[in-house]
Amino acid sequence: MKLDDIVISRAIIENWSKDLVEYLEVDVAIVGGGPAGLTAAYYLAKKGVKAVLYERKLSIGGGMWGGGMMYNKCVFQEASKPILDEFKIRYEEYQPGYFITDSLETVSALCLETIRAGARIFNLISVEDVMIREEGVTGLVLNWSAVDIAKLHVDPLTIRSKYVVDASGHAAEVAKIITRKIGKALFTATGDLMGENPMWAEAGEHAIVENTKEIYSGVYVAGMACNAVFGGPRMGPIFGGMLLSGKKIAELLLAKLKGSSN
Ligand code: 48H
Repeated sequence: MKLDDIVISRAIIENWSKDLVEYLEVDVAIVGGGPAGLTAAYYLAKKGVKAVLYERKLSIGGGMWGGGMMYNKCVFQEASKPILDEFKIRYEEYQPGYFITDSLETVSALCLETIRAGARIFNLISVEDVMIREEGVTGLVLNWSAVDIAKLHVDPLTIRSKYVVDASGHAAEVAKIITRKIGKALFTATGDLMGENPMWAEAGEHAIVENTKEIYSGVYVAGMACNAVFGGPRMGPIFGGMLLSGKKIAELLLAKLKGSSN
């Protein structure tokens, strides 16, 4: 059989468009495909939740690829070992309590298992706004990252979701959109972003999990964005907190979704 170039094009366009339409209304929409966002999407999808993740960049994985200062290794603490095992990520015990992985294997496994669990990941799409109703945030406003980079005046499209997760890393982009457009309305002491504090791995890793919670009606935060929103130290290239935070937000939302379906 001879290959037809037009069939190849039609296959891609029709199939991708079908996915986009299917995910116009979801249970959970996650902003950012770093370790926290991927882990959240995995644990939600594994339980049958309709979860979609939008990543601005071509590649999934956020700040994980480069390990620490481009030494492509990641460190994990004991508490995150069950999650590494769940994703079948191999590690070596460097010394008691410190587990080291290949960052490329780690990102690849997170991405592969998340997709296989049933989450849909759209890369090259940026979240530029939230959809709002009386009850709070009810969806996301999307545009091509290329439109943003080229500074083109192109109007976006919107999706509806029961819950939104801000897993956009240090930038905490959804939280910033809320404070810019709605005011100091976040569930923090000041209503504003409290800002990330200087490096302290031990305290930062605990704070990340502690700060993994709802930040505005309908919006939850996971990963590095937690410490940017609630104020907490950075922790450098130890990534266990990101996985634990992603898992915690999935568990919180699973409980919420279960409650609302009863
Ligand atoms: C679509 C977006 C948007 C948007 C951003 O930075 P990440 O890896 O975030 P986490 O929280 O999963 O992991 C943090 C970790 O990588 C890290 O930076 C650590 C541990 N730092 C410690 C330290 O001391 O520095 O991933 C976030 C992703 C990125 O891929 C962004 O491109 C993406 O979110 N993103 N995608 N729409 N508006 N904003």
